[in-house]
Amino acid sequence: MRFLTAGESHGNQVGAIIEGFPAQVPVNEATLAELLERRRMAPGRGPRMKTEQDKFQIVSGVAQGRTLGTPIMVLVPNQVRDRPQNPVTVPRPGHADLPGLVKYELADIHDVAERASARETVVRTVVGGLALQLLRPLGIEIKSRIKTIAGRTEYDRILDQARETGDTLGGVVELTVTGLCGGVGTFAHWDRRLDVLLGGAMFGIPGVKGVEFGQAFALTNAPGSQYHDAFTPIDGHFRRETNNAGGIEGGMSNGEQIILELAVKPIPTLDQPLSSFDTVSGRPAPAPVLRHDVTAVGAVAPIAEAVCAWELAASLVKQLGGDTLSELNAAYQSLQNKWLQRTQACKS
Ligand code: EPS
Repeated sequence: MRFLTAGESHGNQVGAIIEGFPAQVPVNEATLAELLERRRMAPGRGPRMKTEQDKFQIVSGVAQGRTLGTPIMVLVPNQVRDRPQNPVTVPRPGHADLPGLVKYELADIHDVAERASARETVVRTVVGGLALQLLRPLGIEIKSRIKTIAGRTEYDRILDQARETGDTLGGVVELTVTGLCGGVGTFAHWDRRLDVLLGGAMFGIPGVKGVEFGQAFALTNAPGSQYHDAFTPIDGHFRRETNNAGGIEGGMSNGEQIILELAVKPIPTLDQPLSSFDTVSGRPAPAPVLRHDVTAVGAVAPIAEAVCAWELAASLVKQLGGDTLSELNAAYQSLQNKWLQRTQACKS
């Protein structure tokens, strides 16, 4: 399974082509639309999201509410197409502006920001939303929540304050996968480890600067005796009472919940701009003040669900095969049965 995305923040549309997605997966467009609404209307959004509709179109690969096994093309039209005409030559610290401008020999920072923009995540959310619909019949669910914004669990007031002062905020998103059986991913080669795939994909979400599996950072000072999750019989199978590993050991799912935390940086566009410099004159200059959201943390939560779903679905299809959902499901059930047999308590 693979996909590519294309499109700019203020172009006509953003889109994706998905290839290798199994056939006979029921597609519920209303459920997809709900996921997109959670992304669009997330806390901390700026003025643009009131105008955007995020109405996706599935152009190919789906008929009568089911995938066909053929390439799926998805388009999301942009309502806001007001790309500024005046070139910006002063880079925002924290943004893709400077390295993008230099490496592609561009004159206008908008040529970087248009594609570096988080707008692209709208179509990745549709793509991952389809993957969520492939995982659900297998009994795999993915949930996310905003854990903190600027260190607070109650964040409405600080979001309002930041909006008033023109500042931006970062925070932490928690992501949980339930129902994934053990043995997905592999220790056999580093680049097929499930934590490599999930972690890498999380870093592909704009603004994500850190990923923690389980208690990886929180327990760096703990000895192994307190860190590792001992096996104990629970309901007839050896399981764990703790989950410090976050559900992955040796690059494979271990049958417990997969738990990730994502550190999301504050948006780099500020109304009280940081010091920067003009790349044309070489003189100090304040960073440009442009329209912006207050935080990306809220939007990252549903995006991360979608991105995680894609990686899990792609790993399952690669590992277990299946041209159709029922073939994939049969292979998955057989992995699940193998897992249950080998972890069974008191077999004799
Ligand atoms: C973004 C800046 C804002 C956000 C945008 C991402 O857009 P604008 O500059 O047009 O006000 O609203 O997010 C989206 C459009 C989206 O769909 O998530 C940025 O600079 O990354």
